[in-house]
Amino acid sequence: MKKRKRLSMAIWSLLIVCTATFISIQLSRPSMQTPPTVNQTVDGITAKMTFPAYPAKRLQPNVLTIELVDEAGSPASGYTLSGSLSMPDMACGTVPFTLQEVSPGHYEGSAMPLMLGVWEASISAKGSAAATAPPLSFSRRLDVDS
Ligand SMILES: [Cu+2]
Repeated sequence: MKKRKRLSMAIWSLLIVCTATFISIQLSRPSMQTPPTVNQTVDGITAKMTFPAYPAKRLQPNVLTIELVDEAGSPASGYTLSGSLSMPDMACGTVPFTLQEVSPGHYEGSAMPLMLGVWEASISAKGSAAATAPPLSFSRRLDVDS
């Protein structure tokens, strides 16, 4: 009787230890913070920013596509886009990259993060019509996992 009780106690404590270990492993894993596609609207222009292969990889070119649409939902073409990657709260520098318009309102480039973690992509979009207007500033976070 006593022996059986001790055995079940041992099984229970083993179960608890296993569960606690499992939970701590889950918590210590770098969690996915940002989805592959992020939409952002600045001054009526919406940027749909997508990393087709996601999470991003460090020290490799990662394709970033940006679809720009205006308030009417039409492609916003003729913008000159430039981008840069940086790590929030870290001093590992910025990595500039270029984007080209591959079809009306559809821009594409590739960015190379230097290390694992959460990066921020900043995109500057300068319209062709308003030469004196300041460029639109978009940004999104991205996860780099390997
Ligand atoms: Cu860093």
